[in-house]
Amino acid sequence: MSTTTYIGLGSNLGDSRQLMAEAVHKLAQLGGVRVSRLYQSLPMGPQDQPSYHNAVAQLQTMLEPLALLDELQRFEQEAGRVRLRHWGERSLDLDLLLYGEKNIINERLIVPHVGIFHRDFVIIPLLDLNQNLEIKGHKLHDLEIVQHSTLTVLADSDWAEI
Ligand code: PH2
Ligand code: MG
Ligand code: MG
Repeated sequence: MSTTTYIGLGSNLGDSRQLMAEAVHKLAQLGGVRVSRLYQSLPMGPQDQPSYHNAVAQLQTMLEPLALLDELQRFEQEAGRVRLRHWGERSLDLDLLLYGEKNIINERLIVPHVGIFHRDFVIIPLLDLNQNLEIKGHKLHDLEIVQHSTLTVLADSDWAEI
């Protein structure tokens, strides 16, 4: 049986849109994929870095959480990812946000992803994919951050051409 997972995509180095679209095509080889709209968002963390492209993909997959994480990290490497500084610039960031209803805590992975509730660049695209999504008993739609979002829409959900 497959699981519905959600993966956050972010990039602020290189051709962000291209790198993110390539990542979506790789995800599509792991199972059925749908993507949110593509957004531009102001950097969280160090302010002396470019603004980000952000989106979320919904992936229906048979992979177990750590096997999926391995794939995501491989895709990051393939996009030439280098880790320059904490919360700093990156060519491609793929974060496993949600894995079904599962709560996971181990050295490599915390799911639901920490900080989801504080990041409009995660919440808003999640809502594109599922208006009724609840995390830990909170309806995302009702969170205050939804009303105060500063995201800009760069493209409709056909941006990845899947
Ligand atoms: N990712 C970070 C640090 N800061 N800011 C925005 N707007 N979007 C991101 O995806 C992001 C960030 C590290 O993962
Ligand atoms: Mg991240
Ligand atoms: Mg990450």
